[in-house]
Amino acid sequence: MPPVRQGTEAAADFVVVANRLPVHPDRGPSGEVRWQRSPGGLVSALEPILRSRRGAWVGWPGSTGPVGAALPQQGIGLAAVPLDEEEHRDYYEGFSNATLWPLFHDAVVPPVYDQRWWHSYERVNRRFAEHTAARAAPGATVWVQDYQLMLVPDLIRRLRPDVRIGFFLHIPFPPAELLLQLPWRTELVAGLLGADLVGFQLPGGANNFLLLAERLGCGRAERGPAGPGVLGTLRLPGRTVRVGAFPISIDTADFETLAGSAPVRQQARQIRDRLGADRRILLGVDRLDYTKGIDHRLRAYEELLAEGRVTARDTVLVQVATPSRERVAHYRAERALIEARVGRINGAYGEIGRAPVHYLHTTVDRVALAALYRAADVMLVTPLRDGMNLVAKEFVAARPDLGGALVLSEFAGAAAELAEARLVNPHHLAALKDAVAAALAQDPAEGRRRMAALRRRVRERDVDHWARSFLRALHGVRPEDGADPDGARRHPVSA
Ligand code: ADQ
Repeated sequence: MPPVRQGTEAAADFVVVANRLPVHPDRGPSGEVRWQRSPGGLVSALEPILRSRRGAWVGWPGSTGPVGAALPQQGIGLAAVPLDEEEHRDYYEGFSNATLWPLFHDAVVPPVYDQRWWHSYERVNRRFAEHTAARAAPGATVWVQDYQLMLVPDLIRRLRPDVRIGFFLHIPFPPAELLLQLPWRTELVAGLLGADLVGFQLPGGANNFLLLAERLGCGRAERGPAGPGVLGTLRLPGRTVRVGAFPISIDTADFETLAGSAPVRQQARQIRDRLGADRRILLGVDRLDYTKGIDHRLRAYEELLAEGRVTARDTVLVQVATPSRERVAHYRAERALIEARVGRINGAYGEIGRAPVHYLHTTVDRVALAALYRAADVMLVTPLRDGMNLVAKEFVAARPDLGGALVLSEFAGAAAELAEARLVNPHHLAALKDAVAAALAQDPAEGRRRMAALRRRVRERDVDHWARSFLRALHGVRPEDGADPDGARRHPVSA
């Protein structure tokens, strides 16, 4: 399928390539397609550069088949990459979400290796690369995002050797011992090595990648800083690929403003009143994903109730779980597991008007999300493995009152920055129970001290900082050079 240009046709100096476009189709009253903006830190961080740099975003619009309605143009060129039903099943639900996702998250469920899915992944990655090559101006900067598009950097380089290519992985990069399971491991690494800079959330991921690439004979690794965030390089015949760590974050100022707004404060009060002013609120907010440790935290709460360390009279756990990847078998199984446990807990420990668990299988809007964060006494972020986890950072940004305690898994990337949280191994049930109990019993002065330290970190390192650091490293700018030659100087990501 040749690239079909949609929207602004102009060649772009800065191209973001991601599985999804930053808009999604919605149906109007008479069935017409209306494009809605998709919220998210990535969009808000990149939008200023996209606007000021003749930017374009290449991605899938979110529904299969031909792109029905013209895409909106808001100063950013949107280029839609179409997927048919079969590709959505094999490339997206299959290879991306039933092969790569579990494999890259410590194989917490067994990854499926299917040749047909792999071929679909290759084909769709090629299509993304063709659309990008058609859109990029001579010498453009191209920034490819995430695990769905790991072959794209090399495919673009073959089509357009003149462009500068960055790649950022939002999920963890596992140790070689795990990744070597993948039948197409060499192809995947070769795909990434088409980039000039390969970025990971944490130094651990960058090191795992350096080791694996060397072990597969793809290049010679040299460790040691080579610019901010850059931890090493891979020497290939004729070129060098830089490898680094760039922890992603949120639009902190924006989230703080939202959390301090009158509607959020009012909704937070309503939530507390409705749940019972005398009860402490425990909160979980996640995509419903088996990596997020939702069942582990429910189990900890169940045991605390069973042991009488907490009761439904003095506590309530609110779990908001966004429906996610519901056609993938392991996701359906996880949902059934969680819902059965919620039912058991409420059946065993509830009273009329006092259910210990309030479970919402839905997406909530930003006001409701911020209100939940503000109402919570204890935030439970307990993934078994997570690239970063933005919920932890959003919770911190939402607490200018310095209230609330954060229980955070050691296996979330965010734990590397948020050391003043109550860090815990979610596999260690007794430790998880103790961490929850300690957070509930926290001395308020101690809580404020911890929260103030967490807030400083989330303020200093917001999503602008992340985007700017990555783009500086991509352009090989050292701190002593001041502004970077392409991104931050000509077109600041933020002031
Ligand atoms: P995710 O696995 O989706 O992201 P996370 O970082 O927590 O995980 O981001 C989830 C986002 O969705 C947050 O902004 C959160 O507010 C929102 N969200 C979750 N549940 C919601 C609900 N019920 N209603 C409304 N909003 C909800 C992947 C990686 C992460 C990495 C990010 C960014 O898995 O590790 O942090 O990308 O790189």
